[in-house]
Amino acid sequence: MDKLIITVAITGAEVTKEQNPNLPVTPEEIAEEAYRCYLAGASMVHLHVRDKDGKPTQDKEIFKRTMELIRERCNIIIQVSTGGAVGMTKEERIQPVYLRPEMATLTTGTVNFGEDVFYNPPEYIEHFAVEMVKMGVKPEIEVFEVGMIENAQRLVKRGILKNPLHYDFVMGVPGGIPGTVKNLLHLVESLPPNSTWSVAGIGRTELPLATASIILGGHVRVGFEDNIYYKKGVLAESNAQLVERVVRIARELDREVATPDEARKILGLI
Ligand code: KMH
Ligand code: ZN
Repeated sequence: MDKLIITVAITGAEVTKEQNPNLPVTPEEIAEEAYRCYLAGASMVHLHVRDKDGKPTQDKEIFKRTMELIRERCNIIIQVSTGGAVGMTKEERIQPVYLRPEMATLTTGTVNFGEDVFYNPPEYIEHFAVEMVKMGVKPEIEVFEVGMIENAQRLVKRGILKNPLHYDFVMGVPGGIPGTVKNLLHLVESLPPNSTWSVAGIGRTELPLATASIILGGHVRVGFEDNIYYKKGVLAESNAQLVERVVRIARELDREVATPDEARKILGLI
């Protein structure tokens, strides 16, 4: 098995400081948290940013500042979000890709998202994929439903993307695929050969799905974007605390944890 890539999704677009006061929102807070997660064993950060009022934004300048602050501190892989927040236009969402981060997310289908709709029609998907290729940015295919794997493969058949792709299964979103191990197995079995994959379990599904992924040879995403609790009724103190727990479980299961450069090799970034 490859070494384990731990991605940390430290801020997201939906969580507020009211829900967890430890949520990092300013560029400085986000960079410090990314650094603490790197020290704890994360090799990739999934990045969202907020404006001065703490609202989600895809503002290129705020992304730029945050990325600079992270890079001053460590060599963690930076993966920007093109999902942003529900309701954002495709022009807003694509902005951070033009900063040429190493990776960016690419959700290959529309999905209900709680009471909202996370809108990803074919036109958006193609536009994001084409721009990522132009900028030399590797996509991480965000899969909220099994059909999204096939949608990504359609981009490969049309010559826009190349296999092997890296996938992230976002499981347990109300409106998307439920976060069960049975569903995880189905997703993994639906992948083309040589794909790499990770799991982001939402809420209480984070820990069991992370553990299953470590056993199955996948990779893991944790963080406040997906889950603000350490355990039932107990808020997490930091994103690093969630990373540290994954590292402990991986060690117990005899799976080594990848450094950022080892993760780059596994993902074909270098
Ligand atoms: N905030 C969600 C609507 C991504 O980062 O690419 C979308 C999201 C996915 O977070
Ligand atoms: Zn995200």
